[in-house]
Amino acid sequence: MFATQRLNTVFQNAKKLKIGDSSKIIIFSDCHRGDYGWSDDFAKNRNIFYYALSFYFNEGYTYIELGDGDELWKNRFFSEIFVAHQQVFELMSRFYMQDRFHMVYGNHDVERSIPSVVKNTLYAYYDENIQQKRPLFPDIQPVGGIRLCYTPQDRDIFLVHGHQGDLVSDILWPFGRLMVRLMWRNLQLFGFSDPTSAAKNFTKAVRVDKRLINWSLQQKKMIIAGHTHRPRYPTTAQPPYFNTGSVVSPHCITGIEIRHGQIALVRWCVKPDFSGSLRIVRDIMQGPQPLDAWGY
Ligand SMILES: [Mn+2]
Repeated sequence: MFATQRLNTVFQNAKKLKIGDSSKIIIFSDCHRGDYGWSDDFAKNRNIFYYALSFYFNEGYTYIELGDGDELWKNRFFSEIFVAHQQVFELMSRFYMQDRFHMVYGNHDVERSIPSVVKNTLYAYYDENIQQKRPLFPDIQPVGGIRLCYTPQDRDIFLVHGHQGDLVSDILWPFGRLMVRLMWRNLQLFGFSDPTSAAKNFTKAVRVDKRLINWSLQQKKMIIAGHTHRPRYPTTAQPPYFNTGSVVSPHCITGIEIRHGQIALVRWCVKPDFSGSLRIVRDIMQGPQPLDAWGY
């Protein structure tokens, strides 16, 4: 099957990261950071995201962004996204400078597979205050996938955005990007949603889930993806396909934590406390369960 072949290729070329029992990883996907305009789906959750990421920074986590971090289909220039969310990028840069940040590209930021684009947009930024260039993610190499090697059990976990094998997202992406820029970006204002998007089309999301489950079954490996914007945490009787969900759903962001050899699905939301003050709180939605609970 085509999707399986595409996923196999990404797996074979994936960046290997060794983790052990003391490792702490947070995985978020589909931030879709935009220009802070009306079509920026990230804007409304920015405070939650910034607060959550600060927590993970202080707690010593490594941050893996699993694709579609920036919305480069709706927005032509990364520089405009950077200016709109500079504080967030500065925090991500602090992770990177400590070798604690890894970027996987998805379909909406697939041009990050092109080294010259990455060099021109991500290595450095222009600081208006001091009228000078400052390093952002110097020499960063965004990748299509990551192979987390959990060394105590010699176990591989495949991290991938999940659009592989999808015709418009994976192969015809210049067309998909054009349609979003010309049409769906503007129609979103009137309540229409893009039918080619797995995030907005339930049938498509189910198809994406199926492909990823198939890969997990065939390769006998754990797989963690994003792309569908639907969080998933399998029971131990199901194949180990996990989905982080997204950072753009209303009021909440979801992500996957791997800590001390255990995996959990978490949610950060704004909730009122007993006095009526709004607070950002972290809930565990599923888990934690040891990584070997699924057999492979
Ligand atoms: Mn996507």
